[in-house]
Amino acid sequence: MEKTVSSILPSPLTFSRTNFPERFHNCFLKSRSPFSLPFYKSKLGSFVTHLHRNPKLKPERRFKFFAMAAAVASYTKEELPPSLDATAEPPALFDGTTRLYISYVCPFAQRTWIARNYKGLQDKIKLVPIDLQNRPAWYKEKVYSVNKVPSLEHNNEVKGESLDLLKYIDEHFEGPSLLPDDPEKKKFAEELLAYSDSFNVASFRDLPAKGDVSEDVEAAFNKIEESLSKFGDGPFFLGQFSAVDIAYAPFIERFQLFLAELKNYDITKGRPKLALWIEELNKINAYSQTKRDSQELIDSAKKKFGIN
Ligand SMILES: N[C@@H](CCC(=O)N[C@@H](CS)C(=O)NCC(=O)O)C(=O)O
Repeated sequence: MEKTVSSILPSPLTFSRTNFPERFHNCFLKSRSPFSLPFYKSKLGSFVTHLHRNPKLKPERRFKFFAMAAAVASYTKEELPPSLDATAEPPALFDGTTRLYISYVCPFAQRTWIARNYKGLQDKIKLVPIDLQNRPAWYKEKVYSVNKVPSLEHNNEVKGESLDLLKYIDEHFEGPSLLPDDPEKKKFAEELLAYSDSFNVASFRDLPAKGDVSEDVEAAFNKIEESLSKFGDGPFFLGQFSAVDIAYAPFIERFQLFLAELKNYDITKGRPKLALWIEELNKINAYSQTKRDSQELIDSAKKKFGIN
């Protein structure tokens, strides 16, 4: 990564829910800015100098510069570390570094990786990719006895479970909030997060079976279409992008590919809200940077389900 949010910002100016107004977040991070990325990139150095030279800059102006810097950082492609296999030495565990253990192909891990990116935590949470097929023994022995990814090493503790980690990362780190304050949206978020496991089971269960998609799969995607129609203030589940989109994105991405390949089924046909959701999701860098090659995902699913 060339630059990260924290490395280009002078402390104590930090990126928190309270000091980063939504409007700047929406304007810049969601790429609705009137200027192009090259413009911001070309201005990056002068943004930082300007902030340093003008300690008395009005808060609104500081936010504006900060939002621009965050936009640049979120557009900058991170250089991904190689996966650690059975021959790799463990990292220096519990040395104060926050580590997110993932596998590049795991959809559960992808959820937490998107959240980390979206909150601009690339230099606060270090990615540690694990090769699950040839896993290092120290991962189970010293890091996470459950032996699954994702897990997060933070404050001398290791926690797991992707949906819990989405909330943990949101609550314990700076960056734009992943859940809205609106009680109705919050309630709907909980319902959708709770439903995500059943949705995944319904869609995965059907894959190895011969023939067309089952009624259960049709119903599961119809429920998604209906859920996407609930709030009109944006194309996402809660209107604006949130933890709910993060929870579903890695799975819907895979089901779209697998169902097209294995069942010749287009999940977006007759589902305009879902089609728009996928289109808008792909514009979010925090997500698109976590996507793997489609063929790699299809091949690994075929292998997993024993499909030729
Ligand atoms: N419920 C867990 C599921 C995590 C999970 O199943 N991860 C898979 C990879 S996609 C894993 O680590 N599998 C290793 C194993 O089962 O041995 C979560 O949401 O984090």
